[in-house]
Amino acid sequence: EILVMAPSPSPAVMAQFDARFTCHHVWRLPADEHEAFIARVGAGVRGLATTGTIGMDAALAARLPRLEIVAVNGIGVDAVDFSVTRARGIRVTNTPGVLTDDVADLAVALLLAAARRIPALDHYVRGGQWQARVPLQPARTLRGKTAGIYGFGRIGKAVAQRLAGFGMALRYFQPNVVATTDVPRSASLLALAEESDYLVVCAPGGAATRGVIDAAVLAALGPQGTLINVARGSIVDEAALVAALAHGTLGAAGLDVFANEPEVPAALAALPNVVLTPHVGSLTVETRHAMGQLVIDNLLAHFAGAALLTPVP
Ligand code: 8YV
Repeated sequence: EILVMAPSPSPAVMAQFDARFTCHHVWRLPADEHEAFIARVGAGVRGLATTGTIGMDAALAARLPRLEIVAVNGIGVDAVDFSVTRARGIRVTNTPGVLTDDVADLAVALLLAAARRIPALDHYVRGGQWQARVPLQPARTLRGKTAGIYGFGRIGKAVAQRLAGFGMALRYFQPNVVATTDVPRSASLLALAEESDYLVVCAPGGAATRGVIDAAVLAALGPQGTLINVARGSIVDEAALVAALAHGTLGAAGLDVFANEPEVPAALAALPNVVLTPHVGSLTVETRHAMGQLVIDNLLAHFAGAALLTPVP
C-alpha cells in the first residue's frame, strides 16, 4: 500500500502506480480532508510517494507505523525528517540526474528574463506603450559579466556550462571544494556575492543553508546585481530580499521558489524588477515522466528486495 501525496502529469506513471500497488491518492481529496483520510488508511501504508516540497514530517510519519520507504519525486529532500527515518530504519530515495537540464534551463531563462526585463517589455508591447512611443531604457549586456553559482552540484554545474556560452565569467561557492572544475571557487558566499553581477542559487535547502542569503549578501551583490533562485526559498531571507529590491540596494531578481509556497509576499509581486515563476524548474512533460518513473522503479526495487536505484544516503 502506497500513500501518494501528489499526482504526476505523466499518465503512464499514474497507470503504473495503480497497476503495481494499492494506492491511496491523498491529492484527490480537498486539503481539509487529508488528515482524516491519512488517519483512516495510514496503518496499512508501507510506501510514501511524496514531493520535494511536501516531503514527510514527524506528524505524517507517526500516522504510518508500517512505513518502509519514502520515495521523493524531486532532488531536494530537505522536507523529509531524517531523524524519524534514521530512528525507524525507513529508506529514502529521490530523483537526481533526470531533472538537471530543465532546472538549469529555467535558471538561465530567469536570468535572461531579469537581465533583459522580458516581463516588463511584454507588458510594454501588449499595453500599447510602444505605439505611444514611451521611451525605453536600455538593458545591460551579459557578455563579460560574472555569474556566481552558490551550490556547485549537478544543477550548478549545468547552469555554469550554459552561462559560459553567453560569454560570462563564472565563479562558485559551496563548503566543499569541487576538484573537477576549472571554475574558480570564491572564499565564501559573501565573497561570491561581492565578486558577481548575478548570483544563482542552486544549493540544497535545509538547516545548513537556511537564510544564508541575508541582507549582507544582498548588499554585497549590490544595486546592479541580480539574484536568481531555483533551489529553495528557505535559503533566502525573503524580507531582506523585498527590502533590498524596493530600496534599490539590489538590482533585480528572478525567483522560482519562495519561503512559504504558494504564498508570495504582495510587496515582492508588486515590484517591477522581479520575474516570478511558481516552482516549475522540473515541470516539463519529459522530466516529470522520468522523475515519476524513477519513483516507481525505486518502490518496485524496494518491495522486490533489490538494490534501490537512487537511494539518499
Ligand atoms: C518539485 C523540487 O517541486 O526536485 C525538487 O527538489 O523541488 C521539484 O522538482 C517537486 O519535488 C515535484 O514533485
